[in-house]
Amino acid sequence: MKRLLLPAFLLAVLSSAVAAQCPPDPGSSLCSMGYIDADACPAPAAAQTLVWCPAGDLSRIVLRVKAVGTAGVPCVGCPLTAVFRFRGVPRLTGTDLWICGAVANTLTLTAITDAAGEAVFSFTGGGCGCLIVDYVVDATACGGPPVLCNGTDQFCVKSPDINGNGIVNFQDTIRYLPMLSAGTGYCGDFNCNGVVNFADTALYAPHLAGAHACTFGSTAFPVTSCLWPCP
Ligand SMILES: [Ca+2]
Ligand SMILES: [Ca+2]
Repeated sequence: MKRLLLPAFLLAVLSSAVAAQCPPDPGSSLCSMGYIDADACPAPAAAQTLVWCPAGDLSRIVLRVKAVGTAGVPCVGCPLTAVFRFRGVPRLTGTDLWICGAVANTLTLTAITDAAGEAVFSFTGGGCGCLIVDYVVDATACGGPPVLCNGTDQFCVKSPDINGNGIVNFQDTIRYLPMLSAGTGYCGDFNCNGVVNFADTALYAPHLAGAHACTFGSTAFPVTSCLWPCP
C-alpha cells in the first residue's frame, strides 16, 4: 500500500509546484528598470542620475520582474536569470565605469519570484558617466521562454570611486581635489547641487576612509555614445 501511496503523493507535490510556477508568459509579465535611490541628490524628474558606491551603501540599479502566466496568475517560486550587458562613456578622460560582480562587461544574476510573482535584481558599481544597460530575463528554469522580457536603459552615474576601478582610494582623491579647488565638476558633485564644496567632501570622506570596494567586477566596456546626454 505504501508503495502505491508514495508516488501518488510525489506526483501531487510535483504538479502543484509546476502549477505555482505557471510558466510565465512574455505577454503577461512585466519588467522595469530603475534604481533604489539612496544618495544625497534630489530625485530627478527625467534623467536617471544616481550616486553609487562599489560597497553598495549608496544607490543601486534595479530590474523588477513580475512573472505572470497566461491565465493572469502570478508565478510563485519561479527561478529567473537576468543577464545584463554594459556599455558606456566615462565622463573623465583616463577613467572607467565599474560593475560589481560582472565578468568582462556581462553580469548574470538569479532570483526566485516571491508570493506575488515578483523578483528584484540589483547591482552597484563605480565610475562616472553614462551607463547603458542591455538586459534579458530567462525563464526557462520554470518552463517559460528564454526571453521573458528584454530591454535597454541608460543611467547617469557618479561615485566616490571616481576613476571607476572598483575601490575608493587616493587615486580618486587625486581626481576629486581639482574639482573641489575649482568649485565645480559633475563627477565630484555628490549632492547634485551644481557646486563642489565641503558638503561634497563630507559625502566623499566616509567612502574613502572605509576604502569602499567590491572585490569582484569589471569595467563596462565597450565605450559607445550616450543614448541621451547626462546633466
Ligand atoms: Ca577608484
Ligand atoms: Ca555639491
